[in-house]
Amino acid sequence: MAKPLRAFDFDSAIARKPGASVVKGLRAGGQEDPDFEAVVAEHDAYLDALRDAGVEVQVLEPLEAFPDSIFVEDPALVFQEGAILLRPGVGSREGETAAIAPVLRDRFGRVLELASGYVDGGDILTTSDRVMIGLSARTDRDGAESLMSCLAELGRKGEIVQTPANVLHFKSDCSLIDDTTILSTQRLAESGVFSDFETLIVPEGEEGAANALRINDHVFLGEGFPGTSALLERAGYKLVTLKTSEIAKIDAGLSCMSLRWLSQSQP
Ligand code: CIR
Repeated sequence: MAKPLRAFDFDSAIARKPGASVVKGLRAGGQEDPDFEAVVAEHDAYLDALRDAGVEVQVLEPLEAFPDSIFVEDPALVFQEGAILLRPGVGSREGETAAIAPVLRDRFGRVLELASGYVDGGDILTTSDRVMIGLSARTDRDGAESLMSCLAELGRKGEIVQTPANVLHFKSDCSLIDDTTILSTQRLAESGVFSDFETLIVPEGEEGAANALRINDHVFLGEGFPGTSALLERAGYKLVTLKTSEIAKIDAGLSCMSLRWLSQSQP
């Protein structure tokens, strides 16, 4: 009998190698530049973890002109039924959409485009019954409404919500860890957006842990979050802990380094 599809069952992913320019990636605070070799090491370990979890990864060549282009999650959104080209809401990243478009046209039978406005993929949380779109400094209402139309074309239900103030992306503060459970920061959960879900709240001071990533039977978690790690282990999740201290210097976490989807129906 076919097993029911879960929103975190993936067999395919796209990633992009970091170019030397990654050390000049955007950051909202005054963090120092990351070390290039250390970013490469974190990225390589992440790709290995995806492969170990059963995902086939297409790795694209670096794009030196776009320092943040290793964060392939932001210019597009992918599902089994098709891809959507987004428009990142910061000028230096807008060209990343045109760079990834041919790859998606090659991999997906249907590729839709945002009619207007701005949306960063980091603001999108896909759950089993809806796609949550967090308004933020990068994702505006015009973009969110255009995305709702694209989602409707793909037969997906969208919901427009609010990213907390001064948080880069909606998913900086949350992740889906099973079909009914969200790992969230307190500040996002208390806004009530997850009233239809169970929530696990990361301890105060570990807000960076909320950008975890459920891949098939494992939860990828950033290193250095002992409280969150204990919380998830107690709840029975199988953890893969990955170093993210270099990419954190350019405001990134675990979800942003891949586009993930299920291309085959599971047996
Ligand atoms: C940026 O500010 O756009 C990058 N430095 C970080 C993007 C992280 N993306 C994500 O979490 N989806």
